[in-house]
Amino acid sequence: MGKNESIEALEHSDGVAALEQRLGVSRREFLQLCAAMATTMGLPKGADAAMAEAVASAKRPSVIWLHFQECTGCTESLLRAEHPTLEKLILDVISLDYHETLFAAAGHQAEAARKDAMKANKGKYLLVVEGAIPIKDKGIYCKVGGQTAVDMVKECAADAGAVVAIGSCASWGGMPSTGGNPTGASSAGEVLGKVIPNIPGCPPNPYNFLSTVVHYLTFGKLPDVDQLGRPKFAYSRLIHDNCERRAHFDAGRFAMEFGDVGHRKGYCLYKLGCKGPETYANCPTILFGDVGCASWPVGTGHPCIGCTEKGVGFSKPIHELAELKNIVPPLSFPRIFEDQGKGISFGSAAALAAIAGAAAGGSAMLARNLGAAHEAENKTAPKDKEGAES
Ligand code: FSX
Ligand code: SF4
Ligand code: F3S
Repeated sequence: MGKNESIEALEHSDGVAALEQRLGVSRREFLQLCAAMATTMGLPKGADAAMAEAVASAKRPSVIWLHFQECTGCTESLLRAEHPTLEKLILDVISLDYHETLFAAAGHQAEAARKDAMKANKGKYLLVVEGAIPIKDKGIYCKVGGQTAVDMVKECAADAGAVVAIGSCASWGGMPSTGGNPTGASSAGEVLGKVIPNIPGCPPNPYNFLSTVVHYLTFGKLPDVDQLGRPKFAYSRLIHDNCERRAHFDAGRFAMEFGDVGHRKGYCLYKLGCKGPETYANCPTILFGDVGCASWPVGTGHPCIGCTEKGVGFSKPIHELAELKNIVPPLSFPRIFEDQGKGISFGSAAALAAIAGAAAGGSAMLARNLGAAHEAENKTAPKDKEGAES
């Protein structure tokens, strides 16, 4: 922990003033970002100041960034962030000593720079792996400088202070591992034979990466992770639980097809295949690209495809209904004009299910009552093409 307990006290410190010059960001903007990162990671009081001091001190960890089977979207999302401070901050916080996309050097020169950085920072450098690693047929499907990806990742990890997998490809195989996985595309953790911190997403959110790196820089260790290696601060909640459309899900208001009235009204995208109910990530709360509210897939009207989740993203058909992890919804909902006394509200059915103490029993009861409600509705209701409730 740094010597300053309060982040406000840092506003006039020399280190933060120098950083203002270096990055071209206002001190306040920088300190706000540190406070936001500390809060997002659920760190205790004073951690924001410690993080700000660590970044401002310019003691930058050496980073070696490897690219294998992927689209380079992870790197692009860091660099093409709408807000200029983000990529500046990332590149200032770390000393990027080897990165195939951003390097001016090429060929033997680039490989020599990697070896030099590994030697000079032995045991201390941060290894970032982007992209899956093909292991089939002795790894021949991906080679850099004549070395297979498998050998390169093992060689670089041997002397690293820490290894982080960025993106779904490096975290669990991602897109290259789908469709029968012809190259044996595997995660960095699988190749190294251990759980390593993973920042999945295709692409992942740059803030989650930045927060992870700043944590490493400040506290000398990576943040707490779940059993899949994902930092808990970013991947412990279902998207569904923080989604701005959740009230529509609970009320049974769904978009049934792209462009219909429900879709235009911002109803829930579950019936279009939204995988938010089975995907753990902080997309709805942290958003993308610093462009303001709704800048995440569901916010823009597209169902979540579960890109952070192994076995969901690029595996399940896009329009297949998501598995509901925390509640079992009915297949249909009562309309508001059902015969009095014949229907049952979702809320009261849920309460009954809770009293019965069994979700399965509850949903069976719900289905039975909803069946009765729809029978009543069919007798009395005019066909309403506008309503997206079903
Ligand atoms: Fe692409 Fe990265 Fe997707 Fe993969 O992100 S955005 S294919 S997760 O490894 O470059
Ligand atoms: Fe949001 Fe998707 Fe859940 Fe609907 S199903 S509330 S759109 S996350
Ligand atoms: Fe990916 Fe779904 Fe977030 S598609 S970016 S996990 S909303």
